Amino acid sequence: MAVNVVSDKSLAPVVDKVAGQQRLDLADGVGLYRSGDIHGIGVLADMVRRRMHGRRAYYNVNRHINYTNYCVLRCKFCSFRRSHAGDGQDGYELSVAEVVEQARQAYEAGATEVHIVGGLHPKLPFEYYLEMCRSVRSACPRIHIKAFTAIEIIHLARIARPRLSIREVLERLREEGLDSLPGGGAEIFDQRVHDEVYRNKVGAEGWFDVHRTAHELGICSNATMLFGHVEGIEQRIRHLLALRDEQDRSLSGRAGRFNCMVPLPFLPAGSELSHLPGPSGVEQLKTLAICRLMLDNFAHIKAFWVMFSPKLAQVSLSWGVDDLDGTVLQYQIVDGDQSRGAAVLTVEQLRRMITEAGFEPVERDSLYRAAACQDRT
Ligand code: V47
Repeated sequence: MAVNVVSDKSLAPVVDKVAGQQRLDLADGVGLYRSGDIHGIGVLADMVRRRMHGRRAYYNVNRHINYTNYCVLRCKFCSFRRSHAGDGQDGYELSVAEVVEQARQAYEAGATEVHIVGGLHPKLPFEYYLEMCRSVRSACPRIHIKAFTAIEIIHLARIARPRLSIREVLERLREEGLDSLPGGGAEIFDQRVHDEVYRNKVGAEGWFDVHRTAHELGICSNATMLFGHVEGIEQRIRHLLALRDEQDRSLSGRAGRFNCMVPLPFLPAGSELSHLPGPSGVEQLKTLAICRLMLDNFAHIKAFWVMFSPKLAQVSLSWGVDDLDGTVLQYQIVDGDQSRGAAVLTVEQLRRMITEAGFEPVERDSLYRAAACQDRT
C-alpha cells in the first residue's frame, strides 16, 4: 500500500502495519489520536472495514427498555439516575407486566431483539429480574433478550438470597430466557478515572469477571468505552488493548465472545459533568476509526446512532463502522427528561441512511446472522 493514503507522514508505520495486517500497539494508537489527519485515519479504517465486511452495513430491529432509573450509584457522567429516597419527581420503575407489554408491542411490530437495562434499584428482589426474563420469553418466544450490564449482574449476585456467584446468576437468568449481555458499564478501565468519576461502581476487574464468565458459559456479550469526559487518549488506547486481550482469550478457548465494540461519546447535558464540552465530531469519528484499527479481533464496530446522531453515524460508515444498532424506539439513558426519551428510526429510514452513504443495508439478528431475520413468526 502506498504511504500516500495519509498526508501525515508520521503515520507511515501504521499504514505499513495495516497493509500487512499486523497488530497495532499502544504507541500506534496514541499516534493516531495525536494526528490531525482525519481523512487518512478514515481511509485506513475503511480499508480494514472493507476487508472484513465489503460494503455491507448492518442494523437490527430492536427496542431498548429501561426498567428503572432508580440507582444506588452516583456516577458523575450519568443524567439518567434518580435517588430512590426522592430527589426529584421523575423516578420510575416498571412492573414486569409493563416491561412485557413494551417487549410484546415491539415483537409484534417485527423486533428481533430487546435490550433491557436499568439502574441498580435498592429494593427490587432477584425474583423480579428472573420473572422479567421468564415473562418476556413466554410472551415473545423468538425474541433475543440482550439484558443487564455487568454492573447489574454483580448487583444481582449481591442481592440474591442466598447470595449467588456471578456464574450462578448468569445461569439462572439464562434458564429464564436471557440470550446475551450488552456492553454497558465499562466506561474507561483506569483507576484514576474510576476514582474521579464513578468511584462507587465496580471497576475493570468486576466488569471483566462478568464478561469472562459469560463467555465461558457460551453467553456472548458486547463491549463499550465511554469517551470524551476526563480521560486521556492513552487511557482510551489501554482500554481498547484490555478488551483486545480478553477477546483473544475468549476466541481461543471459550464458547462465547464479544460480538461488537460500542464506543459511546459522552453527552454532558444533565450530568454532574455538564460543564465539559463532550467530544467533538472529529474526535467521535477518530475514536470509531481507531476502534476499528486497534480491535482486529472484534468483528463489528457499532455507532449507536442515538448517541452519535443519525447524521454522524451515517458518515461514520466510511470511518470503520459497520453497524448502526437498530430502530431503538425510546431511549432514556442519556436524557434526564423522560418526556423527551423517544428515539426511533423506521427500517426505511435506517436503510436509506445506509444506502445514501454508499453501503448495502443488511438486517442482522443479535448474533450478526443475516438470514435468521427473514423468519420471525
Ligand atoms: O453504561 C451513561 C453510558 C451506557 C452517559 O451493547 C452515557 O449493544 C454518554 O451501554 N453520555 C449504556 N454515555 C448504553 C450502552 C449501550 C448502548 C447501545 C448499545 C449497546 C450494546 C450498549 O451508556 C452506560 C454508560 O456507559 N452513558 N451516561 C452519558 N451522559
